[in-house]
Amino acid sequence: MKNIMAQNRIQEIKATIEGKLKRHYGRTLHNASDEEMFQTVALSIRDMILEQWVKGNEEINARGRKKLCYLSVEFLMGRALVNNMINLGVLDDYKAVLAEIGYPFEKLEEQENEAALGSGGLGRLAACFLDSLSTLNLPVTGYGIRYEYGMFCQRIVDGEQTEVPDDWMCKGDVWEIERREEQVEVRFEGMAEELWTEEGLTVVHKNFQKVTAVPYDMIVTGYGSQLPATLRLWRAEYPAGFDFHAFNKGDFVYMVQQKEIAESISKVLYPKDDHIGGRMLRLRQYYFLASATMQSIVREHKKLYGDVRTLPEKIVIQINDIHPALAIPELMRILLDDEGMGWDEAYDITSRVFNYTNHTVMHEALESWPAQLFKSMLPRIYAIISEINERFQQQLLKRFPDDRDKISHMAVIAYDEIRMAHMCLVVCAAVNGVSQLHGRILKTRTFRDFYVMFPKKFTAITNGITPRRWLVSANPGLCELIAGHIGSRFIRDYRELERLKPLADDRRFLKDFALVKQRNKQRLADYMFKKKGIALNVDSIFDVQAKRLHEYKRQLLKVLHILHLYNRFTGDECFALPRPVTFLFAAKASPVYWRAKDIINLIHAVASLIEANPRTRDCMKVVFLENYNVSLAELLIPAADISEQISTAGCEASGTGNMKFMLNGAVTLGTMDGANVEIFEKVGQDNIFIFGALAEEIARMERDNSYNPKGLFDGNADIRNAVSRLMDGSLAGGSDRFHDLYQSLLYGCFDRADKYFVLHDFDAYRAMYENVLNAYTDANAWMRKAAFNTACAGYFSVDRTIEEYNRTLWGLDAI
Ligand code: 26V
Repeated sequence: MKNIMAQNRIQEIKATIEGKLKRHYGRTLHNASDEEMFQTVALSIRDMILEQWVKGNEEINARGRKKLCYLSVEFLMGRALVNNMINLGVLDDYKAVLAEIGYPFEKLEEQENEAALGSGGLGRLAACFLDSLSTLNLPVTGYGIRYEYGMFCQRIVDGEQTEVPDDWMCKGDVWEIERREEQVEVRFEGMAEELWTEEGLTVVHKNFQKVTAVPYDMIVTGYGSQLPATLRLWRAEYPAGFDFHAFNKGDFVYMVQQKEIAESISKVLYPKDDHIGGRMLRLRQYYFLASATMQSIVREHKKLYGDVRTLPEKIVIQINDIHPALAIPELMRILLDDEGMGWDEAYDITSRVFNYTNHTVMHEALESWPAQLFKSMLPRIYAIISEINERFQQQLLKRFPDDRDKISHMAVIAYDEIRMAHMCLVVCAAVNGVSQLHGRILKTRTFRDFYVMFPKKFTAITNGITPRRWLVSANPGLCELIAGHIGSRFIRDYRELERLKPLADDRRFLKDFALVKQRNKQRLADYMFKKKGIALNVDSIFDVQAKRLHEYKRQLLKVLHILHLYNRFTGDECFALPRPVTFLFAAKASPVYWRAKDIINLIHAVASLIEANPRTRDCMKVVFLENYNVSLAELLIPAADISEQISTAGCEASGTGNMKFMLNGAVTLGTMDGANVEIFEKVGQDNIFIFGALAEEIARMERDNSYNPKGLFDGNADIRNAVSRLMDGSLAGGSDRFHDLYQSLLYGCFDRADKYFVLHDFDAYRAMYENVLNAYTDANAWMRKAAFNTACAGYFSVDRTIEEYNRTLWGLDAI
């Protein structure tokens, strides 16, 4: 009976695909191109999703349910096709259909360009949130920018990173729906004129430049969900028909220039960039997102409920880091200028709808804007922020009448800078960190004064990841093994994974677990060989560090340790590793972050050094995987034995890669930083390798300036010999190539020497690495650790994260 039903479904899908191929392309199953095949299959999936989406949203609106608006400049979605099939429960059916047709399924997968509208953890977290909100049937719309070019593609040329534009929409995007009728107008420049009329003060924004924001809705599925999430992405356009006058006067070139300026807003995702021209455009992007989104939210609310005053009952807005923070003064503007409210009422509403999540304590990332530049681009918004600042300073003056320093320290505008984070701290109802340690650092250091002032606003909610993409989709082998023992409820219910714990003592289970890992290593090796011609030894340990390249993440620590091992091989005839090791790196560096790019080059130079030496090349190999993105992560993470999470304690807000590795049965080698702390608490010290200075120790050394890396270099031969390799001519590129890195470690360049305490933690890392290698020699004991990590990973499901957000901040009801 079951079989007959499956057969019927399969024939139905086949007929749908055949029909669509004919109608859309005039093709049959036999002569369709790969591209046409992909589009057609995707469209058939899209139909199913839209069906649910229409129904789900009708219900939300009919019942007048409160909705979450998640504002973020990044949504790192990755590919959608297979994920959607899994979520709809039709993956096996589609696989059967394609098998029947004789079309390889992988080919279909490969056709899809991934939506890389983000550069790292912050954007990927947003994508995991949408997955979970939909899975839990909670109403949400994500709001972002529809970048024509996403995160750049990384190409390595002679060991150096180069960037190639990511033209991800070149073939159009099947998942999006243009909503031109819901476009809004965003206003830049001009001046804000205050007018006293009979009704009091009104402000008129004059002589502005218009940009049209056109929304494109992407429907995001959840697992077995009744309510797909909406991701609304804004595209910037030059207003149709606008300036036709100039055109008529013959000012054709001017018009084309204006069009270019307007449309450049949604052209490209910024990797971190400090160029002033770039910063102007970035601020434009921020306001574009904020204004289009808030206008759209208010408009929809009024359409549904008639009265803007009920906004806080129906809407809660989460600001994903400070980038979308201009949504705050933009809502004030709409309430004051368009809705005619008084300041107090507008402020009351605004301060009840917004929450702010902080994602980093790195000082450079806490953006502030030059006041003059800001004022000329956004005069009305500037006036509103000034007023917020004025009123806040009055409050401060009452509280700290004699402390001028504190007042200017906490102000929203001071020293001709607008501090976006301070505005969020003052106005938002809640502020949260993304791990327990990070939450504590926000309260005790980064925002200490604000914590004293508003203690109730602060919370910490530890990040999570979606097990749908990071286990079910990325690691079908492990998923099947788990389901064979505890059933498949764990996909929706994160608590279920715990039930694996007793199996970590079951030798048969561990054998199967090891077999899955081995196959995943082989899968990666096959891919690397086919795509790059690189051969990986699948019997070696796969030691992986995959994340954005940044000094605080300390890829350099791992490289120096590899150099140390190399030195031991060359210095001692008898030295051997208990098992061969493959050191895998994957990372993109921001295009203007020269030191990060040097580290990428260094990794390649060290790889060549090892490869050239017959003593080392069979037992060590360094591999840099080009163009790290979501799809590559899905291949790489399930193949890892060791997960390197070695940031300087106190620097990594949470990390989410650490959770993905853990879930896939890799054992963490890490510092007590970010969510590593919680991973340590969950798995216990026997199942993780922790080393290095604690956040408090780092903070103390920074405070009392007691850290002396040159002293370590002079006093420790291992450190000296490893670091000296940067300068002694043994690396490709010559003895000058890594001079800056060497200098930065020992003396500092315009900055403290070894700012991220690489040399400080070197010896602890070296010692712990010996433990790791020894532990690996006992295969059964190692697999026990690996399986125990998977069993403990339930806590790091994003569903737990979303439940916490919902309980403490949002108060949404599921349909
Ligand atoms: C970081 C930095 C570091 C210093 C230089 C300037 C700069 C600019 C941007 C950023 C990214 C900040 C936002 C971000 O991606 N944070 C990441 O958010 C993840 C999700 O909460 C979290 O797991 C990562 O630890 C955190 O780095």
